[in-house]
Amino acid sequence: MSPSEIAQKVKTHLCPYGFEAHEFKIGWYNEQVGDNFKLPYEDDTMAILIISTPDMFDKSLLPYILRTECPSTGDMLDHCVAEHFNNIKKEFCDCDIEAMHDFELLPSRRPKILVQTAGHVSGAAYYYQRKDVQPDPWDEKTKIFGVSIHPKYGGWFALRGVLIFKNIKYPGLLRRSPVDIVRTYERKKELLERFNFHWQDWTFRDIIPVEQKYSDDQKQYFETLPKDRLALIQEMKCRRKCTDLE
Ligand code: B12
Repeated sequence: MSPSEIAQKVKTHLCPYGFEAHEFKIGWYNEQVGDNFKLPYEDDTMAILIISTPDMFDKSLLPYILRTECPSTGDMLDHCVAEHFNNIKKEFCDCDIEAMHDFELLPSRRPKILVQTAGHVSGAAYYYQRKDVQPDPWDEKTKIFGVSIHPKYGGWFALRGVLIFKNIKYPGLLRRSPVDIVRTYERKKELLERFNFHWQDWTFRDIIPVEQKYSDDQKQYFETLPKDRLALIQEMKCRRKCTDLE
């Protein structure tokens, strides 16, 4: 199978579950990040960034929680995404795949993969950083974290991880630039301020008009403490059944 066929097959597998897959070359990632974050693979090695769209909650997470014995440790969403990554590994058992999740840390406590940078170099979502807002309007002591914005979903998505196909080289892959959809200085400044100083109110996610966003159920799920989430899901299931019967 050619690299493009592999990438297409990964997309076909994951799309029905509310995920998107965006291929990139390790070299594109390594040329952006500092030495501490570089990945030890050749430049032409194929990697695929996986993001979850607003559909993932209904198409993947809810069914997963309802059919699995609840894992006693860890987050159910992380387990659900890990199951999808493992399925891909099984499907492509001839390929040597390393899966890196957004939440994984190196022994040095640094993240294994910077998913926002991967999102930018794969063309999936523009990564807005402090250096994109010039002249810099903030006090130099203030830490300003960057945020990625998807052209269709704004901030209503998450970057879940990267699959590295260690033995697949894809020299011919064409680079797609991410869409710079938050165009003006004022909007970029506004975006970084919402993300850094008001992220709990969710408004950074609406910095552009979006095609789809998280449902009220999904928002409620993420706002609920992990220990109370199972009860919430049971209640949602019950409520949905009742609505179906009406
Ligand atoms: C640690 C972490 C935190 C920490 C610290 C935040 C931070 N950004 O450092 C804390 C706990 C505070 C945090 C909080 C939140 N987080 Co957080 N967090 C992370 C995590 C795990 C790692 C980020 C990190 O440490 N980066 C290290 C620094 C050094 O990276 P960097 O600043 O990008 O620097 C690199 C780039 O600049 C690059 N670079 C240099 N030049 C150039 C040029 C270009 C063009 C490019 C592309 C790159 C590039 O090189 C640098 C490294 O050398 C990521 C997931 C992940 N694995 O990436 C999620 C992540 C950033 N968090 C996320 C979110 C949503 C949040 C919260 C809103 C809470 C939540 N989960 O709902 C809050 C809000 C943040 C806030 N206002 O405080 C999302 C952001 C989604 C998005 N749309 O961008 C992520 C991506 C998780 C995800 N799965 O989607 N988070």
